[in-house]
Amino acid sequence: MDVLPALCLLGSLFLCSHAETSTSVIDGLKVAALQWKGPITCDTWDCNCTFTRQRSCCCAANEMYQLEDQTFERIMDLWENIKTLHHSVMVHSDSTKVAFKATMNSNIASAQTGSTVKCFGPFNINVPLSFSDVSLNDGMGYNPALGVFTAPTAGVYVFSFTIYSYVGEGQLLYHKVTLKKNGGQVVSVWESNREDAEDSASQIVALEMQHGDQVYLELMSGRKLCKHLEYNIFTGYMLYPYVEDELFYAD
Ligand SMILES: [Ca+2]
Repeated sequence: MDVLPALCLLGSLFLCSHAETSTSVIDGLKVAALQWKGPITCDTWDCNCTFTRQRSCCCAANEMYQLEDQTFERIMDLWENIKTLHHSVMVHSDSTKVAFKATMNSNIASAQTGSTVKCFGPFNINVPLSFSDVSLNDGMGYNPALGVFTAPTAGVYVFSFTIYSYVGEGQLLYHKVTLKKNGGQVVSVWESNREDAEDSASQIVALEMQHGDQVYLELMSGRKLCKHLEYNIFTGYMLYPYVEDELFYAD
């Protein structure tokens, strides 16, 4: 370090302090500075301030102003990043609120020949089941008119359903209901052995879903569900979404 800046620095440090300072030391520094014959190389230090306004800390004003500007810019940058992160978290939270619960309505059952109970079916083709009574539909992914759930966001979903049927005295169960994803069979419940008149069964499955994938329940052709159709329930919810990196690292 050059002599003069060193003297300036020492002098300023002493002068910026409110502590008792030896007058002789200050005077010595001033004398040494005034007697300096070499070139003044203050760099960024305000040498004029050092000599003319020694009773303040203005000697470091330029550096302080620069530091203040840099700190302000950095804080503003951090604030913008926090706002972007807050927006991303809100979008992410909303996209995970997907759940539905729907039940069948007994009014779709019709009278059966030779039976006292009403049934849905049988039909000569596979028929989607209508779960028209909706008590929960967060995210509006479930369409009660079609009985179809459409994934609003890619992720892993859990679906479950309970199938109930009572065919009446002297009759035997004969049904099969399949959960289908985009037309493909996933899991089923069925009564094919014609062993009893009343029963219920449930299935639960976790499925990877892409945006727009569809899930619904289908009654197999030639089979039927009878009485208390409101016992038949179809539910689903998002377990977790597939989060795209750009959601959190935008900008
Ligand atoms: Ca059974």
